[in-house]
Amino acid sequence: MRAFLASVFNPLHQGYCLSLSASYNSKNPQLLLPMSKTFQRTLVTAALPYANGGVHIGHLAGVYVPSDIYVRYLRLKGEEVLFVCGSDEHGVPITIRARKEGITPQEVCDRYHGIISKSFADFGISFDIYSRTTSKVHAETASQFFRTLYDKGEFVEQESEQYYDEEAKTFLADRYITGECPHCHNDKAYGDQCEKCGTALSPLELINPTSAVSGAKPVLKKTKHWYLPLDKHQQWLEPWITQEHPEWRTNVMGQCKSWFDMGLQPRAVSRDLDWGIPVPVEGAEGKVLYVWFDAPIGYISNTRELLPDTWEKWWKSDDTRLLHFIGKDNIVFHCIVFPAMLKAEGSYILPDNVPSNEFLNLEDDKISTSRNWAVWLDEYLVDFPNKQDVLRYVLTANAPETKDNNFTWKDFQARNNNELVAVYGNFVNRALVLTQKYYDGVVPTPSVLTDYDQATIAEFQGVKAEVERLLDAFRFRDAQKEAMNLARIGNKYLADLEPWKLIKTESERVKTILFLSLQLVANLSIAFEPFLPFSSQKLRGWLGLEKAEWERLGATDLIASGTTIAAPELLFEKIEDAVVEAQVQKLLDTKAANEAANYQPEPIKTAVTFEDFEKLDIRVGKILACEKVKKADKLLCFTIDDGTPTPRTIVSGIAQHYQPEALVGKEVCFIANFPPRKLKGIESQGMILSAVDADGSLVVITPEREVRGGSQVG
Ligand code: B3M
Ligand code: ZN
Repeated sequence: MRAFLASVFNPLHQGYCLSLSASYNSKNPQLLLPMSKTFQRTLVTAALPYANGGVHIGHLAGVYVPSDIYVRYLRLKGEEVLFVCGSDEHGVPITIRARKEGITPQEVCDRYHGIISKSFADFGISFDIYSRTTSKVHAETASQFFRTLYDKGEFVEQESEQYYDEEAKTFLADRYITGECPHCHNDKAYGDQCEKCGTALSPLELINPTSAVSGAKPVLKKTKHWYLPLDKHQQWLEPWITQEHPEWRTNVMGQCKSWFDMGLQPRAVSRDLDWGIPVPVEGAEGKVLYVWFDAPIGYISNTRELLPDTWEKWWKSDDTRLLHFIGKDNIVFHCIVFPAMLKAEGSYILPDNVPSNEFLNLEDDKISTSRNWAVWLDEYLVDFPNKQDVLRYVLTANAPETKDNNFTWKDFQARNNNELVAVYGNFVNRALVLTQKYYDGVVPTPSVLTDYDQATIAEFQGVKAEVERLLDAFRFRDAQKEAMNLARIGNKYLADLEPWKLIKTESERVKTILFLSLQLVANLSIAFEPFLPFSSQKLRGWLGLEKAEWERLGATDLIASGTTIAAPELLFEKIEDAVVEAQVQKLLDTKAANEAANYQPEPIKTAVTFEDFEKLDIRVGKILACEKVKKADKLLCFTIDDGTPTPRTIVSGIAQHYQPEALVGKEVCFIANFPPRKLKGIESQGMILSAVDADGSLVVITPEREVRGGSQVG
């Protein structure tokens, strides 16, 4: 209850919350504005991925790279920080996959938990704990949490009618019911959604519902569930978010406001399912906690598993700052449902911010696990070994922070070649190569600094504050850009001063130039540490720097004169066209395979008689000329030799499928006895026959060998 009172009833609290993001600085309390809240530690959670698939670039860009950058940054600053995550192992999708593969849900989880944990470790996502919601601690924590709310009377119990499979003796989750969509009449719609027309459905709307478990016709049966009365919580949730947290991202605020405008409704927190955490109440046999009730509690259980004695300080002290990093489809659960649960429980803090990203698309198409439209991290590492940082860089440079963004392999290549290689790598390489060449790899001793040197130093010393300002505001793409500026400053410094020309005439000056350049290289290894941890570590290894000291970012004495540095290697490598073209081809193959798998021929039309057919006069004709019809995107105008002295004109809607020149000389089939009709002012005397391919493209029908113009088809 403490958090509830503090945030809602204490007017002072509202005052300091407003100034919170601008003034947050736990190390320098003197910088805090009046009434500002001082946090001692930060607890960062990253959304728990479902253990029914691997990790792809959308996950990484949306949640795990930004959260990891942030946590690495706080750790570098010496803050007290904890980074928790784990696999989300309950819920219907996991049971569906298990059933499909003929294995148990636990086996599904074990497999994907392994794959997911490995991907995160491979990409340097530096969780303090990555656990799972099938752990014992989690079952206890979630169960206790439910029980507390139940005992406090925080739930509403309600009966409703739900589909039940009498053969399989089980209630059916929405996804387990298929039937005809009332909107588009797709007969494979699910009880929660029709994937053909995209409409959200409730199982009761399906025409001819069928159980996906047994194939039986399900019956409606009464069942009891526990509901969290979000309608009652709206009265504190709404001002808490809209007034106390105006600094939350616009996309997050927008979604919350639209939920509030619609009016929050009670939400069931239990399900009739045999996979999950049993509802810890008598008479609740066969019921489990709804996955979205237990999953966020996973953040708590994982903290508890890691720190059995001190976990409470992370969850129950007002001086802990709680941050949830998530994707936009999880906003309502983290901004509304979970806070309502925490408040109802009474002893927990509420999130201070929920920096949610929008979605990342892949080559202009929505990333989809079921359509395999994704770049999977394990596959990426096979094709691009040791290039984790390249992907981290590109995903941050293109992060969907304010709007959906698009990942393309061309952009991946361009950012690698034009930024990592040409800017960052190039500067590092020039500094190291010249040091090797002129001084056998020993850091030279500088002499007098010129005004130009001083100005360059001043410029790169400004980078630290700017990176910090941007990271504090969760603006990761801009922060990374700012770090990259250090390398740009370095390149300009070398290009302007041209030490390779001065070495003959002003060798003392060159020592200063390379000394400062090497200091800049060392600075880069610190500035990029949160973003590109692998390259930073490599770079520090070459320079003989033990660790990244954030507070020394901007310093000009990071490596001492006389230090021997390693022989130069390339920090980043160019990616050739053929390599990204192969990736694009892989995606095109996926698309083709999907289309082939989903192809369903149109249903056969109502029967006709031979006499009906005979009425149609179908002929073969040779295309003599073909051109685009002006002011019509779709139309081509054909001149066709139909065996008569005057060629026939036909206008056909296939302009989007053919270049007109490509058709000239071909023979096509056409209906010759349609009444003429005017299209864009041209009289069309018939209709050219074409087939519709699986992807919707039109292909004209031509005879197998050339025949006389005007030959009849029948
Ligand atoms: N597993 C949904 C998702 O992966 C869900 C997140 C849970 S966070 C508590 O998008
Ligand atoms: Zn539909």
